[in-house]
Amino acid sequence: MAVKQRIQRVDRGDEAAIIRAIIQDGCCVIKNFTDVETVKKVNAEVQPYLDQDKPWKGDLFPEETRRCANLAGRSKTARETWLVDRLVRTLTAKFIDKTTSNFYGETKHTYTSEAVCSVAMTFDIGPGAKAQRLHRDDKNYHVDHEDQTATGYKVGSDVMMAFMVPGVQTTMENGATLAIPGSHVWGSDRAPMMHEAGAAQMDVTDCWVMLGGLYHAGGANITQTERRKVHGMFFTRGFYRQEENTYLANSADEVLSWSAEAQKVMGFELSSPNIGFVGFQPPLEYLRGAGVGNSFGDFDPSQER
Ligand SMILES: O=C(O)CCC(=O)C(=O)O
Ligand SMILES: [Fe+2]
Repeated sequence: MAVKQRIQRVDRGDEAAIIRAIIQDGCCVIKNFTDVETVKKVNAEVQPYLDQDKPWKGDLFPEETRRCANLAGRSKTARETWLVDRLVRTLTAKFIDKTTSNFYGETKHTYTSEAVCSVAMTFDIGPGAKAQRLHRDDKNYHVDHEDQTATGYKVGSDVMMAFMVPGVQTTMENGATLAIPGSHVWGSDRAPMMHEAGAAQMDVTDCWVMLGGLYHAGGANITQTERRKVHGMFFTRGFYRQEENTYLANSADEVLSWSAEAQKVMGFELSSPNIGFVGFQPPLEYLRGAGVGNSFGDFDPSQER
């Protein structure tokens, strides 16, 4: 399949066309997703956290980028407006929910696990930032991608889906998200090339939607003064978590009194890469109240060199 750099733009009223674009390209820009007032409110709610954030040391983000993690907890407007948006739910139900049937004795039972928000975060890319490396967000969930270029995309083969709402107009210059439309059907052994990517430039009130298997990256910010703010909400399957929720059943002091092996097997370390962080720290460091100095760092060693 030829790489298409053109990113489709579809009005939020045309759900069938949005679904078609996601099946074809793995992504699209949704026009008229939200309104200016809501975007302004979310921008204001996250700004104190962006101001407090520290530069990143490592390869995950350029050091000029600031983030607001825990967007759902910190922005009431993002949580109660976008996270629960009816169109978002329609799309996560279509692409991420999972339904299977099993026998209990001789009776067939059918269950649907509904998508949950895996991470929600604002990305504020500052002047001088380099582009991120092209990546698939679902690397964190260890997806083995089969090559679907010949067969076409099979709905249900992704375990993640992202929605990114710009806080400002995003441009080629200020770091609009880069993406390779159609790369959601590539097999795991195909490397993405920057020249294959296009920029998902957006107006305020748009929303970028992409599957977890789509190659993309935060763009470079070559402006002198503009900050590129985008509010991201990333969904995954509802069962990608432990069956018993011991995070709520045990206090921090109890967990800190356990052996290192027990803490690890109970999920208080990260699953590589990146799964389970809190405040950009592994859970145990967070529980211990360990200081992070002036910067945050990669969770996993870089394999670039
Ligand atoms: O900032 C962006 O446009 C994308 C960020 C991203 O892809 C990531 O951090 O995984
Ligand atoms: Fe990403």
